Formats: sequence, structure tokens, C-alpha cells
Amino acid sequence: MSLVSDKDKLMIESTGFDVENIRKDFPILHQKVNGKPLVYFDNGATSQKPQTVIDAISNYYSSYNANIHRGVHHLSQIATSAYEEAREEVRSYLNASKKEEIVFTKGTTEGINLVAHSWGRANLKAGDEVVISAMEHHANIVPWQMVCEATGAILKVIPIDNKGELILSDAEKLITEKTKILSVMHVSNALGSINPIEDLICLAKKVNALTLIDGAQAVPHFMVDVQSLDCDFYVFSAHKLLGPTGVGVLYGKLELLEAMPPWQGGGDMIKEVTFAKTTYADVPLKFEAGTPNIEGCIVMAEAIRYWRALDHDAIDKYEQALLSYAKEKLSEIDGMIFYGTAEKKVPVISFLLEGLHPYDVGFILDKHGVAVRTGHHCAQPIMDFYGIPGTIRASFSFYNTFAEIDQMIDALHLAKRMLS
Ligand code: C6P
Repeated sequence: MSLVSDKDKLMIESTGFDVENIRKDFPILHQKVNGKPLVYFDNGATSQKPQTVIDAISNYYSSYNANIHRGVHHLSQIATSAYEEAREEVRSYLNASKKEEIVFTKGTTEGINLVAHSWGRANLKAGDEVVISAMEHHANIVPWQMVCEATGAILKVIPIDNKGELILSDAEKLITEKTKILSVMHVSNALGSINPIEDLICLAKKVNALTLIDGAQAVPHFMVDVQSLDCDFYVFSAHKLLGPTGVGVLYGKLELLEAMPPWQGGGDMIKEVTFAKTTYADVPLKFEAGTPNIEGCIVMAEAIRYWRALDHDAIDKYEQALLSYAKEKLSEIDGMIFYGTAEKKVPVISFLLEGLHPYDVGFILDKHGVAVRTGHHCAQPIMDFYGIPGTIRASFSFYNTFAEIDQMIDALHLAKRMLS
């Protein structure tokens, strides 16, 4: 069975987005799982990697692996240049104004923890308020709870409605003079909703509160411009954006990063160390203690180069067409319940089949080569809101096809027959 159908061919013609050609860049997609062609719909958890990214890993270790910022020798200089060029690539990708505003991290989780523990512990006091939303990933809940507990600050939560949209009128009431930081996700991982972060940033600015945007699920779908958003911090992970695991980015406005204390001590983050006193390196190195994920940062830049070279208008049209097609086909299945029906969505669909446990359905889908995620998606408060233990989540990428959706639909019909 070809995973590129007539419908895909029509889309290639109408959007100019040649998915058949794009798929050639992703070697992992061309395999069978349990005797069926692999259908990878777990892109929200991590994306697959193009060949250029895979090659960049091998090239780093076979040509110029060395520690950075430390050696005068040839390899160390090449690795240091590549690491700092990666920072410049990220700066230009996010349209940050200065290279020093780009801090390399382990990923989104570490980026949020860095701001919460460095800025939060230094600036929050009893009675101050931190505002998040009801649809946050645990990575944007737990660090703030920890810091609130340590400082006496209070966590406030913007509620959502049944469609999985933030209730802006409530946000207006919750963001007050007491708010010191608003930390919200750009796109929901569990529901796919694209949040109106421009409006939220505006509300925060009116009361001089800082803003942190969790971009983990936004960057794999559209371009982000931190200057036009005018947020104070923006975080993402490379592995959801075609890059390697264990590496990510914290963008922060320079004056804020400069005023923040380091949160981890060690090599590479100092100017001078004596037993009496240590002085710290300038940003961003102040926040990059120890040997970083050198290969990861360099390869993340390669992933970003690949992503930037694509036609984003065509990708957007193509992904939205995948989303509508999947919604239409899924709706035809008896007992289908959708979670997250926001007006503006990335191609992520969360659903349940009435009376069936999501894990059982996920297991049968896997037997038919279809990889989806089942469970609470590290967003337990949303599951509590809907009163369910979890969902089945199909999260699409630009390299997925209509024929793959058909394969999932067939497997779901089968799961229904087997489990009912
Ligand atoms: N969501 C998902 O399947 P890390 O693990 O640090 O790379 O990313 C954490 C994270 C933070 N915010 C959002 C919005 C996310 O979606 C994630 C990761 C994955 O939905 C794994 S739980």
C-alpha cells in the first residue's frame, strides 16, 4: 500500500507542497512495524529527523568532536566556532536582536525551570502572583508551584472552556497589579489549541508583568518572531523541531538575563574563582554551567536550517488539510468524542471512543503500524477538567499523508470491532 494517495497528489498540486519528495528526507518513515507500513502520528512527543540532521551528528563525531571554550587546539576551536554559530542560527531563526539572548538548555522543561528558579526566587515575594493557564504541560506548572512554595507567591490559573480555548475575559480579571509573571503555552500539546498569546502579552504589559511563552508545540508548525511578540522569555526543545533530544533554547531579553542570578554553578559559567569570591561569566555563558550538549546544539542548528528552508505557507495549508480530513473521517466512527475543538489549532487531534480505554485502542493501532500517544500527555489538569483519565492523541507533521490517516481510520474501525 502506498502511503501517498490520490488525495496527497491533489494536495501537492493545490498547495505546491510535495510531501512525496519531503518523505525521502526522513529515512525512518520507510519501514514496516508489525508487518504494516509505519504511520508515525506521535510528532507531538518527538518529531522524526531528516537525513541532514542525522548526517550532522555523525559528521560532528567523525570530524571535530572536542570540548568548547577551553582548548587552544585546532579541534576545540572548530567545535567552539560551530557551537557559537549555532547560537547565531537560533538568534536569526527567532529574530532575537542579540546573540547573547539565546541560552542553550536541555529543553523546554529546563528553560522554564531556569527562569522560575533564577528569576522567580530572586524576584517573587509573598503575595505576588504568577499566572499560568489551565491547559499547561506539567513543565509549566510544577516549577512555578515549587517557586511559589519557596517565596510565598500565589499561583493563579486562567480557565479554559469546553472547546479548549482560554477564557480571555477571565484572563483580564486575573492579570492584575499583583501579577509578576505570566507563563503560558503558545500551543496546547494535549488539545492542539493555538492560544492568543499576543493578547495575553498585551494584558501582562499593561500591569508591567513579565511574560514567558512555552513554544514547545508551536515551533514545529509555524515560524516565531520574538521581537514582534515582544515576550520576555520564549522556550522550546529541539527534538520536537526535527532536531536531537536533550537540547533546547531559552530566549530572554538581555537586560533581564543580565540581572538574573546564575542557577547552576560550575565550569564555563565563571570569570574568576577564588575561595573568597567567584565572579560570573557574562550571559549567556552564566547560564551554561559545565560541558554543554555541544553536538546537540550544533545539530539543532542544522535542524533549524532544514526547517527554515521549507515553504511555510504551503506547510500550513497542507497541515490544516490533514487536520480537516482526519476530523471528517474520525467523525464517521460511532462513539467518537473529540477533546479540543478550538477555532485555531495545529494538526493535533485528541479523542476517545465511547466505552473503550485509550490504552487498548493505542495497543491495537500499534499492531497495525500506527503510532499515537495515549494517556494524560503530561497535562493532568486538562484531563481532570474533562473528567477523563486520558485521550488518544494523533499529532501530525508536514511529512504525514492522507493515506496514513486512512490507515489509522481502518485500524480504529478494527479496534472498535475487537474491543466492543
Ligand atoms: N510534550 C508530548 O507528548 P521537554 O520534555 O522538556 O522536551 O518538553 C516538555 C514540554 C513542555 N511544554 C509542552 C507544551 C510540551 O508539549 C512538552 C512536551 C510531549 O506532549 C512530552 S510529554
